[in-house]
Amino acid sequence: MPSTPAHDRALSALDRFRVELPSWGFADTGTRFGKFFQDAAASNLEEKLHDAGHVHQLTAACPTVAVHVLWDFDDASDTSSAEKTKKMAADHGVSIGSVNPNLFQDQEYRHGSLCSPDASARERAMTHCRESIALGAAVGSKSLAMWMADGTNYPGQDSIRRRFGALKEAYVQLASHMRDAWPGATFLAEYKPFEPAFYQTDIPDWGASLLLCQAAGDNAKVLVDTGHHLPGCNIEQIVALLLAEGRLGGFHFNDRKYADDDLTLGSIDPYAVFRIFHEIASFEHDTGLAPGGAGVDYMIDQSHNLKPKLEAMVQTVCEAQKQFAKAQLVDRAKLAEFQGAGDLVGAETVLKEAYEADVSGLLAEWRRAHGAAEDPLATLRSSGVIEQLGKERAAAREAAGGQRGGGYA
Ligand code: PSV
Ligand code: MN
Ligand code: MN
Repeated sequence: MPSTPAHDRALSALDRFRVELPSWGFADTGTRFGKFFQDAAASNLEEKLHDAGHVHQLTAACPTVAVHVLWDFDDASDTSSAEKTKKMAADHGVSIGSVNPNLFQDQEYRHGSLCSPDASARERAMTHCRESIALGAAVGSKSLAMWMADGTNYPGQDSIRRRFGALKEAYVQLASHMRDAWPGATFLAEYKPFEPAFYQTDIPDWGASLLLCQAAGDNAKVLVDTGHHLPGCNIEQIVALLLAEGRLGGFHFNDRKYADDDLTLGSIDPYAVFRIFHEIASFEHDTGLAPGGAGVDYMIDQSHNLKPKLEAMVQTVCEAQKQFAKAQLVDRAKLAEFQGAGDLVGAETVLKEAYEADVSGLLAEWRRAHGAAEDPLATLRSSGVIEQLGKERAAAREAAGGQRGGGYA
């Protein structure tokens, strides 16, 4: 691709585009029907950080790793190992990203956590969140990503208004506590329309998340998990409105066909990913911000049951960069002209031209300049790294008596 202003803009925008990797994306996982194990799957935080470090080495775009408190730390109340964790991450060339409290595994959460009718379950959840906040501050993270499995399965099971009231009170307290205990960090409020609760979830959609954030304060922002929408939902419109309200905190990237499938980003609808990035780039352009100025966190939330985990992550990062770069190529002056003139076909063509542009040369150029592999996925696949890790980790498991762990519980 020749060097044009659009090309150069896309290159420099990529400098600020970072994709956070999920620690849980490197571990064995499955469905409620079972797990298929992989020899190369990571079994502990050190191995997850190692694998994330390898993805960062290949892509130069993933310097942080999200952690899930109970899956990655033996004792949430113990911050004494924070320095060790930070060093472990640094040794693998990464640092700790968003901290995800776990409010769904404990038996006491049978009827919910922060929304439970049981005061002792609510208190337990608050304590866990406060501990997660202390942990996040201690490991040098910049955000707390709140997702709860709270909800009900049967009409009449509980009062929807009481539950939301309890939740609002909890979020107000936690976000306020964070402003003191973890200054500068963001309280991210995720939503999900169903699963594991199937009648109602306590934060079903972005509207409910936004209400909670508006009550909780300026450090609270909405987290959009791309898989957490009902079929046909216009996600880019949600993104546009949250940006306009100053409440878009970040994304959990994945794709969906039917439900919360955690499929590879863009594997079903890559144009939707482009349209999301277009809304962000358009907001930044119209408000005079540099690319990345909207301060949106991009995180992957995918747990692959069948794909090799490292390959799935590299594939996702490359797909995210591809759609992001294309969105930077949109000719915004031309688009505004067509929009002003009511020229629908002209306006849509501007988007399509950017979406259909071949950005492989541009991405290779960026990767060469940043010490990444020119084709990260091909390099990974031909490197033998996954096979080697598989051999080493299988042998280590064998020696330890065949124990597996470190993934979804
Ligand atoms: C729930 O489906 C969710 O999207 C939340 O973000 C959890 O933290 C994550 O998945 C676990 O994979
Ligand atoms: Mn998520
Ligand atoms: Mn999910």
